[in-house]
Amino acid sequence: MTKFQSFLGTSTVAILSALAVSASADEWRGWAIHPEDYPNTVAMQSFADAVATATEGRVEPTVYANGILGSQPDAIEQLRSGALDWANFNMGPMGEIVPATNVLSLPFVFANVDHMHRAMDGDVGATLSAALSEAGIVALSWFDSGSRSFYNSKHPITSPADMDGMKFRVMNNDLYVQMVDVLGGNATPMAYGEVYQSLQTGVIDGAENNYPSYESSNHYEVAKYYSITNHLIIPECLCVATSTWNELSEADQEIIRQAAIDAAKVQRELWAARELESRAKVEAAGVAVNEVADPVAFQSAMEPIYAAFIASNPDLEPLIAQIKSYQ
Ligand code: GTR
Repeated sequence: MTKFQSFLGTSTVAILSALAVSASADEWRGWAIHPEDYPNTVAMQSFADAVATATEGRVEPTVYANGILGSQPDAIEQLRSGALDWANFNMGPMGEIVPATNVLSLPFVFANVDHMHRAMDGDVGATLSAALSEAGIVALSWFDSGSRSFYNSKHPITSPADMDGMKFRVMNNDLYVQMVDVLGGNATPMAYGEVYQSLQTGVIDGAENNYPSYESSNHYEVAKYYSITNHLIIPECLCVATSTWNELSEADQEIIRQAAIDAAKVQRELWAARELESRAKVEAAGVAVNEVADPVAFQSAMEPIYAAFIASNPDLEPLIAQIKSYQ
């Protein structure tokens, strides 16, 4: 400590140096639900590194992985209130906050993942970005989340009748409760972090997810039947809080937008590889994977959900038609 510093006192020096740091670098707190080695988290880290370099340290994004900053519904609120600066969100639980994003949670709305990519990289993505920005969320790019299928601890599901009376965890969105209901099961909305223990203790019989999440969360250890229904294909965003975004210069916004687009490319490549790895890993661990006997039976069961959704959201019918036009 210099004489000048001892004159000021240690705590004053600490405060002054903290101010100096915040004047030169803006730390962006980032929320990630997955572990560090998951494609989304790796892509977020590549975004963080690219942004720190390209802005010469004016913006320094950090990634808090494993959902340690809370569940996704909590994190959405934190982002909107400015407690978080950026995040990778699945669009499923977003429907409760930004109703237009519910079109992505309609079961079987996308025929396959390529269809989802085309729509999200086109006008559908642009329309949803506009809706998100009205809610204080800037969606910079779209990540892949594959397609979701049901898994459980009881028996293979080959037709909706096999779901009769079984209890499934779903993400936080009423559409998923309806989805399980029309298939004959019971749905329980629950935070992702609580699913493993609930499967293990028999509070629920099953859940639904893509292979990478089924594997990385270890749900496969306690729910050994994975039945390929592919009922949901829900994209995810790399999102920044509007309040954080508005503090940037236009030049930095441009740099950061490009870094997010690059990160989505990284994520989609890693995703494709991880899907195969995860499937191989769970099968090697003894999981029984099965195709369903009649995929059309699952799809046609959803008709009342579409009818009710359109009846209560007539303004969203054109957006559903626009999604279909990308098929
Ligand atoms: C994963 C997704 C997460 C989270 C999770 C869940 O596939 O990447 O953001 O939504 O599913 O089921 O809660």
